[in-house]
Amino acid sequence: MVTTPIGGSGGSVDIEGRVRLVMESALTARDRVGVQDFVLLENYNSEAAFIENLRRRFKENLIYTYIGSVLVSVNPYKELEIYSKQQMERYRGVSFYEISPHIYAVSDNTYRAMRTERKDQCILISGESGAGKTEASKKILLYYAVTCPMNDHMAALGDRLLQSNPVLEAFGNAKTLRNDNSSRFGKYMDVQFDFRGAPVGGHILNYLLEKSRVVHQNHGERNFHIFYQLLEGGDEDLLNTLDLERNPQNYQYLVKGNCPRVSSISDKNNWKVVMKALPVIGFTEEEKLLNIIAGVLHLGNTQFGEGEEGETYITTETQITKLVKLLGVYCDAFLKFGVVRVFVSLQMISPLNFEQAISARDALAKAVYGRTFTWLVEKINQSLALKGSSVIGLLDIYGFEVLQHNSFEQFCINYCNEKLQQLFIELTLRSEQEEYETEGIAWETVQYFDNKIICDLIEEKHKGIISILDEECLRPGETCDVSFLEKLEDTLGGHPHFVTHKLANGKTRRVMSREEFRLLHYAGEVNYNVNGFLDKNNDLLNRNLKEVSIMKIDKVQAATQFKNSLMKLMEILMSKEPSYVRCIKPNDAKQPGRFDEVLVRHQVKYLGLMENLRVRRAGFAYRRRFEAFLQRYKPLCPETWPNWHGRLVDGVSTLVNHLGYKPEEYKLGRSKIFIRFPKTLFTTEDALEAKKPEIVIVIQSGW
Ligand code: AD9
Ligand code: MG
Repeated sequence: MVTTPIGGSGGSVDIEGRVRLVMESALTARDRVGVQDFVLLENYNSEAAFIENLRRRFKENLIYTYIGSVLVSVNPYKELEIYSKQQMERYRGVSFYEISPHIYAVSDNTYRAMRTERKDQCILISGESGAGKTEASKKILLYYAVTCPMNDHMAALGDRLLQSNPVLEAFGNAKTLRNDNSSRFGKYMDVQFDFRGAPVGGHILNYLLEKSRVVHQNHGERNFHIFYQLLEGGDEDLLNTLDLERNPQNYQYLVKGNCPRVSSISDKNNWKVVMKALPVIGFTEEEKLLNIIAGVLHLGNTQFGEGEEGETYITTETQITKLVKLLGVYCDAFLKFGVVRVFVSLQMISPLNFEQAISARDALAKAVYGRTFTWLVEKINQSLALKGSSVIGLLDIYGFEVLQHNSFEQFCINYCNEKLQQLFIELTLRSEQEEYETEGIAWETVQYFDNKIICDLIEEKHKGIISILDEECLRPGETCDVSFLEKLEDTLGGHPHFVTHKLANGKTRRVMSREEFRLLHYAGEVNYNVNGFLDKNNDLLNRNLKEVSIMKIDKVQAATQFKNSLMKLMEILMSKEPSYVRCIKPNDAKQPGRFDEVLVRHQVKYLGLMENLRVRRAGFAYRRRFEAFLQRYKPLCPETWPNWHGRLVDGVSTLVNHLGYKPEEYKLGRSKIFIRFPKTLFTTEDALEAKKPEIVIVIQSGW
């Protein structure tokens, strides 16, 4: 292959690559609907112009747009022909500015940055529920699996990485009102690469699975996919062995949402996919796994009766026989301890009342399912466990969520999103500032909303919401959700982001219930109902059920555990070079072609995209390494074409002088040129465009 030193970024590009770029200009009329980088917007301060640009591009199926190096993605809710292998090839080794925006461009740039700068990278994907985060993360993973150099052994590893997805989705995703395939756990995946840039291993960290879904679903929602997949896809023999009937409506844990089937989902096909994937990820205990899933369903059908003296007994003894067989618990112990509570310290036995028995049963189901999920993740990690020399981390975590009834789970999910937003703010501003500093360029500050105040409100030691919740959980004596709320009011009343029904003047706010507190999140207001907060935070099984199921006791409260794991996650992310994908949901109806401006505007606001754009524009709209700038534009100047042999900075200086850049239009840093106005770059790009036929002729004539 002949290489020429023209075009490309950060090095010479082969002729094929160059011609490929030239050919691409045929696509640009469509690709150039609106602007493909918001920094090029004439009216960059106007939110309306921002949204109009998104809308125009969305209507043309151009779902990706940049803000500098941040990728904004709008969920198309339909399959687009832009993810093929050929498309992947187009993006290999090509820089952002040369080709239309794409998730593959982010994947490729991140990969190249890891290779050339030898620094670990991470891609942070954020956006609300249903905005397209999980799909984006899968596309990134696929890109690496297809385009990275690999031998057979590595290809098997790539396969395992990919196949872990359907398994984790089966057990950790569910249909919600917001998303038919909503991630109900957070996921951070490290992909390990060796020195040749081949993927050699991986590791998954999972965060707070929404276990309450195992026993309860809101109307129109479902339990985790795996239950329906098993009932729909499992063959007769398997269902007989597990004592299961095919109809999900026969299982108490599957009927709450009254939504056994989802038109966009084929449980039968997905079951096949999961069963095929399990051996690929090295999972050999399939039987045990299915016994547990069936066991949870039988547990849900375990019913209780109330005796004359208020004592509780199990009315469905056959269920117990099934459970004993499937879960391998001791029958006597279950019968006894399922319905009585032993106060060890008092040496007495007290019967559970009806409600307590139900809640003990549900707690067991949640614990069994939760631990099964953790076990699965551990198994996947074992199958991926090889360390490389560098890493790309992928973060796909549940999106910001506002439901009609928000509880402990939404509180944790939204707290997590606050932390990510904080990271985004810190890192985008910090890296911008650092870049100007290292390059010796003056910096203008941009005002933005810093959500640290909300993170502190939630996580601060002693006076944050989580600390207060823990204190209430540990306090001896009678505590309840309402006493927790009162404590919150006492400690946090008057905080600008915390609201309850109590007004400062002692009166009550009528629109709020006495069981709620409201947080003014960066992404909007959410009312949380405190009912169940203490129990969910305790996440403790009835002591006796623990004995039955021989489970370890976690000492740390759930919210604190979550907080600690988020802190660790932030450390991991801070130690890497971040890239961002900001996902936007175009409508609530999950329909293609619909662009609900109000909904989009809200997301643009809370994702801080306008601030992001302003920060990017406040200094210089574009920056490029001298080498890359020279490579791209040197055909425009006789002194730099075809090759410049002097210092890079002098070459760039000669080039921009020839192009007539005025001093206020640009600055030369230590290794990069900073261009203040997009127009300057536009003009230069147009000049290059006009010159392209000549370049092609030169290439074709064997130049
Ligand atoms: V949640 O926080 O886990 O509830 P996500 O992960 O942001 O949410 P997800 O990626 O699951 O959303 O996308 C929701 C649905 O939108 C998918 O199931 C697809 O049907 C659809 N989607 C998202 N992105 C794309 C895409 N690039 N192309 C086609 C897409 N469809
Ligand atoms: Mg998701």
